[in-house]
Amino acid sequence: MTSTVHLDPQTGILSGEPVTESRRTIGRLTGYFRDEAARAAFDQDTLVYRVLAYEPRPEGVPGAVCCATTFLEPGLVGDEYFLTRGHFHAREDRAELEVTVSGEGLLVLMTEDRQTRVEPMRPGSVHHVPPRTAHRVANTGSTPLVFVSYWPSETGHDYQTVVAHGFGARVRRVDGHPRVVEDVGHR
Ligand code: PAN
Ligand code: ZN
Repeated sequence: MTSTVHLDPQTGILSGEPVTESRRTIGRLTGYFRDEAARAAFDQDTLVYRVLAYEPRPEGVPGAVCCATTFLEPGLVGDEYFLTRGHFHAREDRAELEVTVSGEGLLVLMTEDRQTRVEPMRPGSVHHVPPRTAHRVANTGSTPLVFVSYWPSETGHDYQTVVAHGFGARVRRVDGHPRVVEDVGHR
């Protein structure tokens, strides 16, 4: 039997009939960046990231492992690097694996008590996202940051907690370099 899904290890492009694509523009990221005025000043159709996903079972239904490639563009909103929304998993005990294909950035991890840390992402780096840990990615480079995520199909995604409370830190450009800056504004 031949698989109908293909993952190009060089580019991260997932292809095949079951693969879906979603796109997230700056206009659909209201509330995620520190500087809302800078976000609003963008062309709202500017692409921040797209995701190609292979989900053998629908979200929330057990019995499969899903994978998805995220292509996160380089850029800044004010002094904050382009980022993914970030989320906790709806089933809090479900973990995830991230594998970086190309580009550079930071994986931001936050526990339920808001302890926030980062792991540097570079081609080939493998990152385990433990249970009960919100995860978000920031692109600190000048090329797209491409990574593949793997998670169990029953996991589900909770975006609301991050919308309401944010992460404990933000990845900002300070004196021309990425810096992880504590964010006490939200809570
Ligand atoms: C990833 C993310 C992907 C996009 O596949 O869903 O990087 O980020 P947001 O979903 O936070 O917008 C993953 O963590 N799956 O569980
Ligand atoms: Zn996840």
